[in-house]
Amino acid sequence: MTLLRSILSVFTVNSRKYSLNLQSKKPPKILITGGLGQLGVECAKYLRGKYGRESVILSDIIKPTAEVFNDGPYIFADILDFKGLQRIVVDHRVDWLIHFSALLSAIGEQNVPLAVRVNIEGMHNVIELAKQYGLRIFVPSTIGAFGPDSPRNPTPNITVQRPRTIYGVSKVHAELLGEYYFHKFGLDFRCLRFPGVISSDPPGGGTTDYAIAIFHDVIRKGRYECYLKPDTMLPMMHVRDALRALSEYLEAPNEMLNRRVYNVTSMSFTPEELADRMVKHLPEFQITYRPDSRQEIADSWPQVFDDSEARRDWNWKPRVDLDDLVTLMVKEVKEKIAANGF
Ligand code: AKB
Repeated sequence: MTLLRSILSVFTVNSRKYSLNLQSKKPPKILITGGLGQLGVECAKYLRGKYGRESVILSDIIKPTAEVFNDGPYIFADILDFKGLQRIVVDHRVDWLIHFSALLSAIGEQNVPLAVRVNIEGMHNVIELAKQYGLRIFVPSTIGAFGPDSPRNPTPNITVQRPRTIYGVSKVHAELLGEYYFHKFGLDFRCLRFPGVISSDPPGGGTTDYAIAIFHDVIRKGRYECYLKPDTMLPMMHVRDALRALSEYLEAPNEMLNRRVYNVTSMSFTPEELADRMVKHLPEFQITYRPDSRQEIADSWPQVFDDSEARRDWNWKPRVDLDDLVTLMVKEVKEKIAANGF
């Protein structure tokens, strides 16, 4: 609990001096929406380790497993029910909102009306909520917020954004709405554009999820059929780096931030390169390629993500490279399969 122990911390970033008086700081009370999606459970674990078990409330409309329920506070929250959200913020004295609820790129294309409701109407609710109660609000964005007109290698923080998926459109909408609320109302809106985030949880309907599915299929069946071409390069990041980025960014003092929306990344690789690295750990497996509609989505996204502004402003630095990612995934997916059978 560094936040509680520190008294006065003075530090310098890019020759600017900042001081933080943390003496009287209590840990923030954090509400996570969409808690059973790709990042929620791991994020709650990470932040509970930092701020204490009771400080982080995980929420969703889905019934949790016993393991998730016993891990710490878990409640029902429907992001489309504004009054219900108000009640939660008041009853639990919430300070920070981490808004994960969203349909990802591939699944969003299969149900556009639902994606509009969850990704766009849901965003309207949480941003109003954050404004009304003075919350710090974090909303993830993505490489999917770019499109075929954007420069792909590298893709800078500020450039053309004309995505062709409803997921991407909803994320550009979230970025712009958040920036608008920041300038107009002083809302403490923070947003990171994540690359494909790789964790041992089963894939969740994204285009970058081949890089998760490949570990599950190869470990269970010894083979994987990839829905992207072997040379499709996309930016990626292990969940450890993603959660550290989120947490460091959420704690960065406002004076350090020149933007409300930052690109972050750890690496870029293709399916072929990933499979090559996996051979060291899993020598006998087959990979075949059968591109489907997700190829078109991947072809419109960044190949290499430029996160130099995050590195400059709040010291972002990835730690997990491709070899580490493969080692971690082989270990974690094996453990998950042994524990849960999936
Ligand atoms: C997806 O593929 O839809 C997500 C993302 C990159 O935002 N993983």
